[in-house]
Amino acid sequence: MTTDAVKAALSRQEIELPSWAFGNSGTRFKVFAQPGVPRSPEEKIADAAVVHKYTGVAPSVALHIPWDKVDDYAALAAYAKEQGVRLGAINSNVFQDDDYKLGSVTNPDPAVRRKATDHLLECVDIMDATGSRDLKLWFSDGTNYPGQDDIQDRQDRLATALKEVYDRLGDDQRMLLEYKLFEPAFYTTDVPDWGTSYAHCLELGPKATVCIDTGHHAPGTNIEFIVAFLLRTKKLGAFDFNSRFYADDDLMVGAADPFQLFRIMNEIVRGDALDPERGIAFMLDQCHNIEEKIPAIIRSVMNVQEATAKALLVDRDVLRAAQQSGDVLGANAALMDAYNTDVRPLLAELRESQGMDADPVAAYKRSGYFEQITKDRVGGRQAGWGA
Ligand code: AOS
Ligand code: ZN
Ligand code: ZN
Repeated sequence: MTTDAVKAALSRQEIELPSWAFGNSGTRFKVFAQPGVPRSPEEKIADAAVVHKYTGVAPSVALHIPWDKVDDYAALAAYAKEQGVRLGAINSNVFQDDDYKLGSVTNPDPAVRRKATDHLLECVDIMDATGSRDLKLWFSDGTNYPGQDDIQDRQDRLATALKEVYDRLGDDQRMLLEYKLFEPAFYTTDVPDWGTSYAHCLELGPKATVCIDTGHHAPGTNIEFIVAFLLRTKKLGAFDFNSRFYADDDLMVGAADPFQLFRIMNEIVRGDALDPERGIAFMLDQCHNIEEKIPAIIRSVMNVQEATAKALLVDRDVLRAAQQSGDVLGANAALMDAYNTDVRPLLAELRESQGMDADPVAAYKRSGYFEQITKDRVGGRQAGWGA
């Protein structure tokens, strides 16, 4: 691919930001409050718009219901538009109520299942108002002890709820089913892996696709293989990008393992799935517990851009020729040459050609935005308030 073609592809790239990454966050041990943190969904959207302003590739914000609950979602969408961004995926929340102790849509109690399914349906109503395309479903459902509940019945209950929500989707709406190996359930999880998600999505139909959260696998899992498989079967709908050293750490994407991120983006480029028109949502799902949030999110967007630029630089002709002639080392070298290229100058040039600063973090720091929000926003809230 020529440098111009690489730049053109990068300029069309879109990365979605999670509203909750702008709120205070922490672990079960401590939530650290930071100055200038948003007090409302509008302020989270304003911060996301700042990230888009300095990177040019983050034009949408994912909402979390009820953390981003407002009276008028159409007005919130209009506010986002005024700020220069749009509302993206609607993330449901069926994990924070006492009622969900034994599960939400897989709970043995039909009344709890009804309540959980109604929340998911309400999220589709919200999508109608915001114009969002995607409903993102993550279920904390599972069990802690062998024998606690019937594993097969729970799969049936899950399928029933998913079908009801699927049938409620409009023509242009989709369902993204996220999986997670464990936590908060420690024995069984009802959607623990991509295979389970894939099987349910297949049963549901074309509007249901898998969401890969990069922090939700067993250590050593080959995530790019999952990407390749799901691309081939047209069942890859989205990513929740973040990085992990141990479990679901939700650290900045590309921080723990930039080579893994490159390998993932290499499959995306190989499958010609980067362009937003291909319908794959590249979202961040991160928490910035100890670092300053807006620059961390800018850094994360840049990490995805850098991995993407390297993937675009892979010489596909050389790679394919080496693969087909059995040249193992030559094929590996074609990937490594691209991975080892310093793409920062290319991205700096691209930003400047688009009228942006070559260094988004420095531009943000100079802008005075942080000083302004620190002064204006007293009493910033925790990411999961109101839930
Ligand atoms: C939970 O572990 C999942 O990653 C969810 O995608 C997401 O983090 C959650 O819905 C936001 O609280
Ligand atoms: Zn996630
Ligand atoms: Zn997670």
